[in-house]
Amino acid sequence: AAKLSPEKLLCQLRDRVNVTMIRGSDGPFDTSEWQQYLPGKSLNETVGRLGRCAVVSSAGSLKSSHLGQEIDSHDAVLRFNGAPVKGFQDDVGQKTTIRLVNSQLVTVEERQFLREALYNTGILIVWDPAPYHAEIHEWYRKPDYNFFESYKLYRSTHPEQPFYILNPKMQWQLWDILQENSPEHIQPNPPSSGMLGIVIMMTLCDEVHVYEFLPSKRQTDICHYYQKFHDRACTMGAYHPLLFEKNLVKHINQGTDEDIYTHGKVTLPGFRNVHC
Ligand code: NCC
Repeated sequence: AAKLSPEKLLCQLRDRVNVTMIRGSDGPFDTSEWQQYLPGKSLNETVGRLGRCAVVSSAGSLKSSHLGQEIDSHDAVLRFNGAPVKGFQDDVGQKTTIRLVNSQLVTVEERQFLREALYNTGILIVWDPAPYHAEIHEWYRKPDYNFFESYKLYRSTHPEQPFYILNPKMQWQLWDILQENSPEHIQPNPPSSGMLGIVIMMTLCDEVHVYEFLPSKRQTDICHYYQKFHDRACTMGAYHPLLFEKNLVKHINQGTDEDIYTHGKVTLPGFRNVHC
């Protein structure tokens, strides 16, 4: 595969990855039942125009980073799955504008998801690994995790909190670009929540800082900053093509290698600021 220049790659991401949330007008969600559950406003309308944004990976290398203040200085902060802020403010900050969760968490960890206060802050977005380039109807009949009932339950108990379902087309549009720019065949599984969150923020913000997706000098086999559990696959990937995601993000980084080494920090332009 021919490696594109960083500028061309940014253009490909901007033009080929269509970041949208499921709306009540999208079949098969165009029923009166679904109208009660899906948010009326678009994600864009809900967040408004965002300037500087931070994406905080859940990596163990955030531990003892003291990045909290820097992270909170952003206009908006995106976090993943069950990553907590309480007790970890000094390293990861306390602001949560958007939380991107996978459908496994919403389904399998349903009890915690419905109960834990951690999920009640900010805007929620759930995504599900859909079959490769499946039509929405096909995916709806056979989602990877059947999270729809838990979604409805959560919406009924927290009707004021915006909660979106990511249009599953996006993950494979992104995967295609990852594959085209990788020297070998990559696993046919969707990108990680981390990579999806980075691209979501690039559509909403003028500038995006990503923390500890590319590991700093604090790199560790500890999976998450909030747990004691060790697993190299968390950083390198197993199911998700994480290594290829990281190579791509490294390629389009506009910050310095020093920033990566000391802060695990990558700087990316928002798509509004990408001129093709
Ligand atoms: O671990 P997870 O990811 O929630 O992490 C969120 C994102 O942070 C980046 N990350 C994480 C750890 C690490 N050492 N390095 C990293 O770069 C990755 O980009 C990751 O996507 C997921 O992507 O949704 C994932 O979710 C977990 C798990 O389902 C949730 O935490 C909910 O409990 C998956 N783990 C398992 O299924 C056991 C993980 O594979 C992917």
